[in-house]
Amino acid sequence: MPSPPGPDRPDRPDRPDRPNIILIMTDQQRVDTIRGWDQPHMITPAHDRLVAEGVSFRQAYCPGATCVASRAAVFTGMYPHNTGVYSFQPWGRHRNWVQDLAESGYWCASIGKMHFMPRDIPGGFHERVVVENPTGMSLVSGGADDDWGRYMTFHGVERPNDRHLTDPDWWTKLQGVPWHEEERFHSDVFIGNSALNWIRSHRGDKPFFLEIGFTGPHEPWDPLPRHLSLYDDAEIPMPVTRENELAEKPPQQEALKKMFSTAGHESGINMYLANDERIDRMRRHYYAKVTTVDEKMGEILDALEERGYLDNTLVIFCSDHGENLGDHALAYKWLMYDTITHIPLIIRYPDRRRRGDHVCDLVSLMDLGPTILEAAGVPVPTYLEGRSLLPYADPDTSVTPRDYVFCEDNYQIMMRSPTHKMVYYIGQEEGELYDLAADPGELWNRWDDDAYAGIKAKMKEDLLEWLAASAYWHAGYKRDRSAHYTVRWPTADNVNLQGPAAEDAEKPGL
Ligand SMILES: [Ca+2]
Repeated sequence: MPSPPGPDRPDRPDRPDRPNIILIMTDQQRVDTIRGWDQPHMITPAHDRLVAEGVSFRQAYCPGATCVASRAAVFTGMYPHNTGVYSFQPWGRHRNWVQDLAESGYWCASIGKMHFMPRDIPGGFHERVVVENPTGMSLVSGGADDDWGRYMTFHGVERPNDRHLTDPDWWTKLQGVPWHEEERFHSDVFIGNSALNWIRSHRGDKPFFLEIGFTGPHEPWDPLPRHLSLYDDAEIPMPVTRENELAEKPPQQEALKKMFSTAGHESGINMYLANDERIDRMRRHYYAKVTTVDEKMGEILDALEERGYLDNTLVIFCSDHGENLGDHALAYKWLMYDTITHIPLIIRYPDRRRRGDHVCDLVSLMDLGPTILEAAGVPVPTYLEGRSLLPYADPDTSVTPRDYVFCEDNYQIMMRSPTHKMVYYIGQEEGELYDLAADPGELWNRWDDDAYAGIKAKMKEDLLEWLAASAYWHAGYKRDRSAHYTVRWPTADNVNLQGPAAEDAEKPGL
C-alpha cells in the first residue's frame, strides 16, 4: 500500500529511493568510550543502541590529528597534502561533498560544530546552527558570537572564557569542571535540543542530509553534574605510559606538553601537575561528558524513530579524532598515537542487513564522503580518496581491506597497518615506529632500532608510493577544480604516454 503524502511521510516523486542521511560527529572522543565496545566503565546506552542496530567499525582512523585538519579532510574528501590544510587553516574555499549532495537535490542542514574556517560560511548547507568550541573567543576578540553564545547572552548567561584566571584551583583540576549553569545552557544540550527541534519540526519534501556536530567531549570536561555522579563508584582504567617515555619520543611531544602547561587561556592544561588522583578525577569528568552527549544522542534516535525516519535513514556516528587523557603523560591531540587517531565509527544502514556486526578491517573517515554520496546516488568525484563503506552493509559481499590508513597534521605523516605504525616527521631525523602486535600501547619507539630497519624502509617506500599516487590522482582538482576527470595510469594494455588515457584505469589503493 503506498504511503500517504504528508509532513510525516515526505513524498519524493523524483527519487523515492534516496535515503535520508544523518551524520553525528562528536569532538575528541576516544575509541574506548563505548560500553558496547567492551568498556564496562562507560555509561552509553545510545551508543550501545547503535552498536546493536548498526555495523561497528572497530579499526577506523581519522585523517588529521586536530579538529580542522581532520574535518577539512573528511568533508573535502582530500588529504591535507592536497588541500594545504594541515592545521587550523582556512578550508572553506575548497569544494566539499556536502555541495555535491545539495546540488543533487538533498536538503542539507548542519547543527553544531563543523569548524569551517572561516566559520560563518554555508559550506554547501542550506541551513546551519553554528556552535564552535565552548571556550571560543570570537565575541570577546571583537568578532561575532556563535548561535550557542547568542542563546546564552539572550538569557543573561556568560560564556565561560576566563576560569583559568578566576578559579584558583584551575590548574590542578586538569579541565575537570562540572557544568555550572542550568542544563539547557550546556553546549551539547543546546546542540542536542536544536537537533531535536529540527527533526520534530522538519517539513521539507526532499531527502535530507543532517550533520549534528556535538562539541563534547572536547575540553573543558564539564559534564552535567548528574552524569558525573554516575561515575562515582566506577572502576576506570588508568593511563598507559611509562617512566621517561617522552625522552625517547620526538621532541615535539615534550614541547606540546610544555606549551599547554603555560597557555594563557582556558584550554591550558598542566600535565606536569598530574598525579594519580588528579588523573582519576579528570578521566571521570571526561567519561561523564561522553554520557552527557550520549543522552542527547539517545533522544535524537528516539525522535527519528517517532517521525518514521529510521527506516529510510543512513545514520553514521563518529568522532573527528581522539584524546590522550593522560596516556603517554599527555593530554589533548596533535599527535599520531592511537589514542588520538583511532576513533569510533558506527554505521546504521537503513535496511539493517547487518545488525550488531563488527568489522575489523582498516577504514578511514575519508571513506565517509564516498559512502554518503554512493548512498545518495551521487557520482563520487574522481579526486575523493576514500572508499565507500556501503559494501560492508551486505554480509554476502567480501571486501578487500586496505593495507594502510594515513593521517597528516602539521609536518607529521602517520601510516598504520594492522601490525605497525610509522610517524614520519617531514624535515627531521627523529620519528616514530611502533610494533603494534608487541606494543599496542605505543610505549616503545623503534625508529632507531636496527631490528626494525627492514620494516621502516618498507614503510617509507610505501609512503612515497602513496604520496606520489595521491598527488597525481588529484591533478584534475588542482588544475581546475574538476570533479570528474580521467587520469592517465599505466595498465597492462596501455602504457602510452600520449594519446587517450586508459579508460579503465582504476584508482590506486588510497
Ligand atoms: Ca576536534
